[in-house]
Order: sequence, then structure tokens, then C-alpha cells
Amino acid sequence: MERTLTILKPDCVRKQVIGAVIDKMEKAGFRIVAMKKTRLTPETAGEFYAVHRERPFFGELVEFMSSGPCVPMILEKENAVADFRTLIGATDPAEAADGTIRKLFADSKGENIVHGSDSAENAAAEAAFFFSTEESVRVN
Ligand code: FUP
Repeated sequence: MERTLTILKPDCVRKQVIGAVIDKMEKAGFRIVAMKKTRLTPETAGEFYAVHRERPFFGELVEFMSSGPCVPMILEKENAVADFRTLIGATDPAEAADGTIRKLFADSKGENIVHGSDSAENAAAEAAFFFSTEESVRVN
């Protein structure tokens, strides 16, 4: 079993498609280990995306990610990291495969509905960013 960290981003919350997106995840075999609604500040959003600090889109990314509530979740499944990235599709929804979450729900590369960790190591760090050990205990 492997874990990945996702965030249902502020556009997902605003569009009221949290349920539809989670349904896709559960139907694809992901178990929800932890979930909460929270709101990032520009500071915490910048910390989460620190790897992109020098990129030209960093300012917009931080502004967007702190623009409203979001829903971080820890998901579990065999091969979770890679399978989840397949399920969400390419960063730019215009390039995402048919049937993927970003193709179905996202408007643009900047506002693309969901985050998905890019490695098991980053998933563990990102999970710890949002959740305590107690909150991350497996349910069944
Ligand atoms: P992904 O792993 O698909 O979430 O994409 P990246 O880690 O490359 O990018 C993280 C976030 O930065 C994206 F979700 C949206 C934003 N971004 C842009 O706004 N423009 C870009 O050209 C690339 C990324």
C-alpha cells in the first residue's frame, strides 16, 4: 500500500464539485485516510509550493491557492502516487486525457482542480504539512 496527498483546490470548492471529484477517486480504488477543509494563507501556500518559488507563475499560484478554502486529503492505494497522477491527468486540462479529473472539471493550467504528489517521498512530507499522526491513522 502507498499513500499520496491531494488537495481539492479552491476552484473545486467554489464549483461545488467536491463530491463528484471524490466519487471519481473512490471509484478508482483510492481509500480516504484523512480529509479536512482548511484555508491556506499566502505564506502557507508559498511554503507548500516552495519548490516553485523561482517560477514565473509562483505569485499567481500562491494567490489562487489562498483565494478560498481547500480540502487536503491523504489517499491510500497500491501504486497510489502514479495511479493518482494518471487519474487526474496532465497539469494543463487542455492536454489532459479524456476521462481524467482535470479534463472533466478544470478550466486552466493555473486553476486545475486538484493537486497530486509527484513521489512517495513528497507525499509523506505533504501529508505531514496538513495532518498530524493521529489524523493519518488508517480506518480499515
Ligand atoms: P502538477 O504536478 O501537475 O500539479 O504540476 P506542477 O507541480 O508542475 O505545478 C504545480 C502547480 O503550479 C499547478 F498545479 C498549477 C501551477 N502551474 C501554473 O500555474 N503554470 C504552469 O505553467 C505550471 C504550473
